[in-house]
Amino acid sequence: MRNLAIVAVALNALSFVSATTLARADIDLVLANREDASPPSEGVVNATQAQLNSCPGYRASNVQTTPYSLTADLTLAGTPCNVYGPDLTSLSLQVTYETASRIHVKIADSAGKRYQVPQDVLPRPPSSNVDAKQAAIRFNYTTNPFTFSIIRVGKVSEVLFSTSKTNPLIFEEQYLRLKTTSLPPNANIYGLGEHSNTFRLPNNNFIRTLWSRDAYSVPPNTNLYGNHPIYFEHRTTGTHGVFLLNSNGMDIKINQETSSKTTSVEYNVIGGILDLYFLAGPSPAQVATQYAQIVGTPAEVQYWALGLHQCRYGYTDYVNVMQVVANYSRAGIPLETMWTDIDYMYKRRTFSIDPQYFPLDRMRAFISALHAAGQHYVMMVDPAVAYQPNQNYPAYDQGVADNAFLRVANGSSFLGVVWPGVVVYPDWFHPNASNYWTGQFTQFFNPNTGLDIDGSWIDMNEPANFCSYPCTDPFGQAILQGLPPPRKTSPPPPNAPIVITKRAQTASGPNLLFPPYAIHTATQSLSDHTANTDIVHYGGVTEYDAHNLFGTMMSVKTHDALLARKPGVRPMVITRSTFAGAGSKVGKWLGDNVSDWPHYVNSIAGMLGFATIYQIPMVGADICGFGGNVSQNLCARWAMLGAFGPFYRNHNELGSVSQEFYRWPMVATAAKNAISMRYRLLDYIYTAFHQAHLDGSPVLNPLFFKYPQDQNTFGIDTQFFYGDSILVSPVTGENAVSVTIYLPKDNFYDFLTYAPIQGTGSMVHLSNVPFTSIPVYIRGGAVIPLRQSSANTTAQLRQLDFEIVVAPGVDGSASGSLYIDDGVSITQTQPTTWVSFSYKSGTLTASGTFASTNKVATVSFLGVSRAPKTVQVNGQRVSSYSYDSGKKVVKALVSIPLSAGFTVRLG
Ligand SMILES: *[C@@H]1O[C@H](CO)[C@@H](O)[C@H](O)[C@H]1NC(C)=O
Ligand SMILES: *[C@@H]1O[C@H](CO)[C@@H](O)[C@H](O)[C@H]1NC(C)=O
Ligand SMILES: *[C@@H]1O[C@H](CO)[C@@H](O)[C@H](O)[C@H]1NC(C)=O
Ligand SMILES: *[C@@H]1O[C@H](CO)[C@@H](O)[C@H](O)[C@H]1NC(C)=O
Ligand SMILES: *[C@@H]1O[C@H](CO)[C@@H](O)[C@H](O)[C@H]1NC(C)=O
Ligand SMILES: *[C@@H]1O[C@H](CO)[C@@H](O)[C@H](O)[C@H]1NC(C)=O
Ligand SMILES: *[C@@H]1O[C@H](CO)[C@@H](O)[C@H](O)[C@H]1NC(C)=O
Ligand SMILES: CC(=O)N[C@H]1CO[C@@H](CO)[C@@H](O)[C@@H]1O
Repeated sequence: MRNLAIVAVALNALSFVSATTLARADIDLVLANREDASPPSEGVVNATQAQLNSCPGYRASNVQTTPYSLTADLTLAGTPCNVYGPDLTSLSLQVTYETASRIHVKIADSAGKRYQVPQDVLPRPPSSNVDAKQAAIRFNYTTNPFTFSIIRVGKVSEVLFSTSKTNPLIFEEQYLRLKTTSLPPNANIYGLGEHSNTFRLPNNNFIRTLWSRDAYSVPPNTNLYGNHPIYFEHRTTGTHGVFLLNSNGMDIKINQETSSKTTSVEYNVIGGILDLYFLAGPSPAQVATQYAQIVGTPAEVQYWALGLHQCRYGYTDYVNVMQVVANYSRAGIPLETMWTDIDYMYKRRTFSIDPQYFPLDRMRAFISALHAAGQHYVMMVDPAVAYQPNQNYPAYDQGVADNAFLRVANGSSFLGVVWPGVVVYPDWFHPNASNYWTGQFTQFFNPNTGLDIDGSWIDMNEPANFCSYPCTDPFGQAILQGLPPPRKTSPPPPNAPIVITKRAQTASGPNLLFPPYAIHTATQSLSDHTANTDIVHYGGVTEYDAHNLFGTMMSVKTHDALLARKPGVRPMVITRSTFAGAGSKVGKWLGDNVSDWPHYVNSIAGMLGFATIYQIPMVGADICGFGGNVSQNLCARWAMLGAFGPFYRNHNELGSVSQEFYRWPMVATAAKNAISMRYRLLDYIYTAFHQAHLDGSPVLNPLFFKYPQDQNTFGIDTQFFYGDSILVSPVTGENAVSVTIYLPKDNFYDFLTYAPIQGTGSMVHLSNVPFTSIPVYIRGGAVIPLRQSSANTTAQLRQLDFEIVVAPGVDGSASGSLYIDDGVSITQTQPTTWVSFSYKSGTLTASGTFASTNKVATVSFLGVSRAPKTVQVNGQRVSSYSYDSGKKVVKALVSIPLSAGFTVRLG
């Protein structure tokens, strides 16, 4: 969420200046505000490529090899260039063939003292120590100067990554540079998020900056909330991945090299080490699973979490919230989960409830009623805790008692400004942080005495700060921004910490505030609008190094706190800021987008990044847009597109027009149509989540994942596969009722009519697509389990029987799977159902494990060119079937318990 007040503040500040009767205090505030606005840039150096390229590089010596590893010492190979600070003179190189498809290349200071991403934030995968001869990719190198390349071996060997003498390795105190110049011209590069650019990244003159930032309206070409230094590069010869495990701020520059006619990727990193993983693929989905082996596979989601969610900032009170739930029911739109933003808090303080507007006893009754109706409730939790000394505010008092807040050098709390005014921030590195956070959750969200939530929504965890660096007067800023000021009637004790953060830095030692290399953050400096980067966390890690981890560390603590509340139940947490690996614990929404057509279209690229590259598949954009006023047409389109995003939540900003789906009859119809498809497919996508949890298989697939040889697909990010086989091609044009889509050369079938549609590898114009429909096709080669119909809650849905849809591919065969478990438990205590379907030569076979009380009620065979003479279930003829020669569909009405394997045969 963004702070609307900031806009007003700027205007106020101007009018203060022109007023003739300025009070002294006002002048001070205006000046303070002005000072905050001037871009501090001392110490920043601006080196040219020529200067960088004249650096000496390193020489490798003492090379030691085993069949699966190589180590060497790297020594500075000439006069230090000291472009952005002192060059390190000796480094260590460690290369390990960890699996047949993964090489780990680690270049670090030889003393091993530099910061590395802590093991408990991202545990490193074990190495299987595979013989290099068995690996699909190889590490090759020269010693003087040290350069290296990663080569795909096989029939045709090709260079995937290659450093060179002309672009030497630079390893300085606060600047690391590594550049590969060997990518093909106009390389197809994906990843390096979080960004709101196209899914396939621009590849000339392009800079991706990684530095967590509260980024209202999520502008393209800027650093956003989270950080995922992984890219996939795709060629028709194969896909590979490169992951730089580093949490420091960085610019990754992508360019076309005119001299060599290649694409280059250049890392410019302001700290840490070069910890690289190369992933061989060769299929795009294999790169995804190989990346999951490093960062962890995604957490399993609760079944209900795939239902429809409703939220907004600005629900005034609990009666208002209840009316929204009631209006959804009245409109017949299946609402699964209601959410509440910071509105419920007392003066916007985290872990507090407003006794007048959201009284506890009423809220408890409301939540119980929701639960009784099979619905769910999620509430916002912000990391920043209101600075409220001596006010009997438990979240503050306990954090102080536990020493669990971030502190500046002299030991006083770091003060920022967020929703409640002046705030402090938890230090997730502190040994008491887990207990503190879990304690707050178990007390405030106690199912018996507090708010019995079903999930947690965590926001502002970059961490956000509304006060510009150096934030010399947080109290003044809180007042200026109209945020609840600290209670004036009881002033803090004489020794209360008032923090005036220092702006100057001593000449020696690293400059943690203004490093010589200035990454291209869209904020004025590293510390601007967040916690100061010179803060030292418990244990000595600086915010400079760990800034990009704050959101992920909060995510894990929140996950653990929910687990402590309800042991054994999969925690449902949706976060804004993420780092590599966050998906193994939490889901993510795409942040503060805007209700306009470009954001609607771009939400596909946003989801694809998280669901297919970063291994955080529980992802979705704010449906109908967060900021600004949505139009009926846009909300209708978005209600339908959003139904094919993994996380499906309508969310809106304070002050914007109401946009619940029931507000317009057309949007209600659009939503109902799409929810009906989504709910019938719920077990299909739940199965995809289970598969993702097992091995990292992508839950959404860009077209090129399925057609890696078809160049036309490489840049497509307005169409995608939901799961493996449901092609979604929304109308993308503003207020349009037609769309031109690409259909690869393959069999497709319309999702609603089942009629075959032949893809020919060309564009297809779909005219007359009303605002209540979205083109959805089944890809040939799939067996899709559908629930027989939609339902009002996912609990009801789980009672319904199945329809199995067989959609043969070009070769006449098809396959699919179905996973059913209790939908909530981490460890299943009852037997689960895990069925493989395969179809060939007229016979559908279901095998696997069966423990469901649901039945298969219908089997539909698509693309059947003649009426079958017989239909047999387990060898027994059945008579209740029909054939539609126009649509080429055989529909058999059956009653097959999902308690054993079965066959269905067309004769
Ligand atoms: C650095 O150089 C670029 C390109 O010459 C220029 O646009 C930029 O303003 C310079 N920045 C500083 C801080 O000198
Ligand atoms: C490996 O590097 C050496 C130079 O050190 C070079 O001669 C050789 O061709 C390289 N191998 C491959 C497969 O590129
Ligand atoms: C609920 O619907 C009623 C009847 O249409 C309407 O008057 C009311 O404003 C709606 N309230 C909310 C919160 O949607
Ligand atoms: C942890 O919190 C306890 C009080 O709850 C405190 O006594 C102890 O000093 C804290 N630990 C550290 C390392 O600050
Ligand atoms: C700690 O340092 C801050 C400036 O960073 C200052 O405002 C504050 O007064 C200091 N607190 C104490 C207790 O010295
Ligand atoms: C949205 O609509 C409301 C109510 O009509 C209006 O007050 C507000 O200014 C509009 N916002 C924008 C960004 O147009
Ligand atoms: C949802 O409930 C309404 C009654 O409130 C009912 O008319 C409707 O058929 C139900 N929808 C589904 C999909 O079951
Ligand atoms: C711009 C923006 O869109 N913000 C979020 C909202 O949804 C999509 C795109 O709109 C995401 O990619 C983005 O990060």
